[in-house]
Amino acid sequence: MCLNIEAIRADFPILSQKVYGKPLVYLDNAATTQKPLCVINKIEEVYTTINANIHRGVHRLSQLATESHEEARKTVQRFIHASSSNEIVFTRGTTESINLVASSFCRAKCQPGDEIIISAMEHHANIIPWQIQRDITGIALKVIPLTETGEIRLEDIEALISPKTRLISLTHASNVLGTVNPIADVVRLGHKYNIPVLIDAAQSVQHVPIDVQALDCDYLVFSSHKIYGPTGIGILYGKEKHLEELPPYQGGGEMIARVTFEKTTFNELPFKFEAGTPDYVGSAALGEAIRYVEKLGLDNIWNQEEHLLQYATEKLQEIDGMQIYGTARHKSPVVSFLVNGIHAFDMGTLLDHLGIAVRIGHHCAQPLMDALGIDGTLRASFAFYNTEAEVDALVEGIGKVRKMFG
Ligand code: 7TS
Repeated sequence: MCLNIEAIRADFPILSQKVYGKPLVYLDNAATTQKPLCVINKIEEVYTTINANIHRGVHRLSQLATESHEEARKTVQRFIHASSSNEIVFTRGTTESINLVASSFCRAKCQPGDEIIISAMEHHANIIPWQIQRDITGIALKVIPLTETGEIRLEDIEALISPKTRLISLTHASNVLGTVNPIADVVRLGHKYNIPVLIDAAQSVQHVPIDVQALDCDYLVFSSHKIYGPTGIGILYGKEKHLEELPPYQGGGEMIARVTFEKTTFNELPFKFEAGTPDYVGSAALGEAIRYVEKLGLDNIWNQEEHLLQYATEKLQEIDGMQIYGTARHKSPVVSFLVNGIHAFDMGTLLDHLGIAVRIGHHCAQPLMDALGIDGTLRASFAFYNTEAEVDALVEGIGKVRKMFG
C-alpha cells in the first residue's frame, strides 16, 4: 500500500509552517521527529481528564492514570514483541537506558579487566556510559572497526571476543552513516560465546519492525521522541532473567518493597528500575505514537523512506564535489555529506535561510568523525512525511549555496 503523504502531512501541524517566509523543509528526523496531532492531543487529554500520581492512590484519577501508564507499557510490549510487560522499563530515553544497563550490569557482572565490545560508529550515548564504568569498575572497551563503506564485519567482532568479553553493545543503525548492522547475526555470534547483546534501536525502531523474541537480543533501547512520541521518555527492554539479576540503577519511591534505615528490599520488575514519579503523561503519548505508526504500517513507512533515501542519494550524487559518507548496502534514511570546499556550518546556515532544516556537526559521534578524518558533516534524515519535492528543494538549495561560493 502506498501512503497518502498529503493526508499524512495534515496530521503534523508543524510541517505547514514557514520559516524565514519559506515553507519548512524538515530533514532532521534522525535528531527528533515531528509529532502528529493525536500525540499532542493525548498529552492535553491526560492533563485535562486523569492527571494524578500513579501506583499509589486509591482514588479514581490515580487508578485511571495508573491504568493508562500500564496500558502504554503493554502497547510497547506488543510493538516490539516482548514476552512480558515486566521486560519493558520506562526511562528518560536511549541515553538513560544505556546508562542504566552500563551501571547495573558492570556493578553486578564485571571484574577489572573484563571487556565490553562496542563499534566505531556508536553515538556518544553508547560510548561514554561504558567509559564511566571503565573508570569505576576497571573494565576495558574494545571497538569494532569499520570497512570503507562504513559497515562492520562479523569476523572482526569474533576476533575481538575473548574469555573476558561480558557484553556486546551495538547500534542497529548509525545516526551518521545510516548503516544498518546485521544485528541478528551479531546476537547469534554473541550467544555462541555466551555473551549477551544490547541493541541501540534509537535509529531503527521508527523505520523497521522489531521483534525482540525473534531477534533474541538481551537488551534493546530506544527513545520516544524519535518515533513521533514526546521527549523525555524512552524504553529499556531486557530479558526478564537478566533484569532480575541486575541491581537497581536509582533509588527512591516506586522502586521499593520495604524500607527501613537498616535495609531496603526492592520492588518487582519493572518497577525496580523506575525510581520516582514516572512520566505517565509521556507514556500515554508514546502509546498513542506507536498506535499511529502501527496504523500507517511500518512496511509502508519503510517503503516511503527507502524511496526517499534512494531518490535523495541519486540526486545528491549528481552535484559536483559531493562526498557522501556511508555507502552501506543496507541504510536507514540518513544521508551524511560534504560539498567540496564549503564548510558544513556555512552550508547548513544558508540552507536554513531557505527554510531547509538539516543537521551539521559531529552528530555526537566524534570517534567516528576521527575515523573518517573529518570534523563533521551535513546530514539530511528522512521520515515518511517527507516528499520528493523536499529532496528537490534540498538539492536546489545546495546548488544555490555552491553558486554563492563561486
Ligand atoms: N543512540 C543513537 C544511535 C542515536 O542516534 C541517539 C540520538 C542516541 C543514542 C541518544 O538518544 P537520546 O534520545 O537519549 O538523546 N541521536 C541524535 C542525532 O543523531 N542527532 O541528535 C540526536
